[in-house]
Amino acid sequence: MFDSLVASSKVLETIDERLMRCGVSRRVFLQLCSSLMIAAPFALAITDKKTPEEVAAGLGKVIRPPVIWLHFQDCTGCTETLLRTSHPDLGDLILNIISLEYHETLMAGSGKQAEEALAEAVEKYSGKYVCVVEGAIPTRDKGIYMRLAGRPAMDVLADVGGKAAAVIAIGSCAAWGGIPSADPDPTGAVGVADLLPDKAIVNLPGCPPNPYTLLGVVLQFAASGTLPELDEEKRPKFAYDRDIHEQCPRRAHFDAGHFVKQFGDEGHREGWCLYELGCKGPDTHAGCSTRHFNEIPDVWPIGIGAPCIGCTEKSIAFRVPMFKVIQIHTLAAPPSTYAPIIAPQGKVSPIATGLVGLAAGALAGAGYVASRKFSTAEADQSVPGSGPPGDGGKTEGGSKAGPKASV
Ligand code: FSX
Ligand code: SF4
Ligand code: F3S
Repeated sequence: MFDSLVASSKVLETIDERLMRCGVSRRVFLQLCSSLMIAAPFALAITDKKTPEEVAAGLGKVIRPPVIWLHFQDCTGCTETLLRTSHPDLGDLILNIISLEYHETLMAGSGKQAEEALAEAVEKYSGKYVCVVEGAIPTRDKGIYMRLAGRPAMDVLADVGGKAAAVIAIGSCAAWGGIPSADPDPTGAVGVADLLPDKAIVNLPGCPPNPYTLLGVVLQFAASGTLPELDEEKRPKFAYDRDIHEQCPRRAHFDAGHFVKQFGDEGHREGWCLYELGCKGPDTHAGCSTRHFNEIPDVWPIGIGAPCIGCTEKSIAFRVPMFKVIQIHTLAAPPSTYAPIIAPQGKVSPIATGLVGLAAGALAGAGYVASRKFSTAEADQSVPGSGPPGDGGKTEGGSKAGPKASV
């Protein structure tokens, strides 16, 4: 798709050369390669290897990709998530692997110096750099609500993004407007794709997103000049191919009908399912349930007891109220994972009768549990979506019905 940086650059260092020069240990680099393999186990050319050693050997030969990082309307959380790894040397390592040419939060220079650094980087690597955009872009009133060195943010994006080989919109704000675009959207905030419709763009929504997803995309681009396979929202499939609910550690409680009714209640303290507190996990595509933040187990919203707000989904986050209960539309809802309520009927051979007899008890038990869970009985407070006491029909669509069970 694009010229590989490996082939086109004569001036930049390889990752191996840089790490050696900076005294970064092999062990730390292998640790990062292992983390990348976990974050992107498939659909990413650079991690499609058997061992971390093989991944490291391939990546070591890659020229450090020049990255120009722009900040628009944001909280800087996307940058913070990249830097706040739990192992300080990993944060350093990431900055050694990419060649960060311009980044307003991290660079020492400011004012005229910073502007000159940006212009120089754009000119030097024109057509070859990766432009990472963090934050939404205000468009109302000709974009006057944000200016950088006197230029509206829209113009800066057109210029710097326009000359990039590829643009990565990091965070929900850059992907589709995020928080700044929430009603009443005073600045007319939009995402990058709205302003650069003809550009190769990868969206990494999340508020904030997982830093390894960014690293994986940038490194694949640097290594092979290609971008990973994207979904219809321009999100890399390797990181956004499944919904939170599919692999949520609280899923067993959802299946068993154990729902937290309010923050701090017994169920909350026991780690039950947060669906009735408005968890959007069943409709949200992201890898948080298996790839936690800052390399600390359980550091992600549901892990710390907060319902998922659907921060990677354009139609949910900052659009649907945080604690509003949603209907479940995916096949990930039981009983697709459970025994059917009504067992299939048919003639049974005498030989099979004994086995069926053994299974019948189990099936009847499962059927009873499932019917309790998916019964629409008003009185059954364990039905998902029946809402906490006093819910008053806040369930989406004004209905108190729970997940749609397709038997
Ligand atoms: Fe937005 Fe990034 Fe949310 Fe914040 O800056 S995606 S508000 S975490 O950090 O842009
Ligand atoms: Fe996890 Fe939310 Fe699904 Fe409950 S509803 S299992 S908390 S994703
Ligand atoms: Fe966002 Fe939900 Fe993950 S709120 S960080 S997608 S758990």
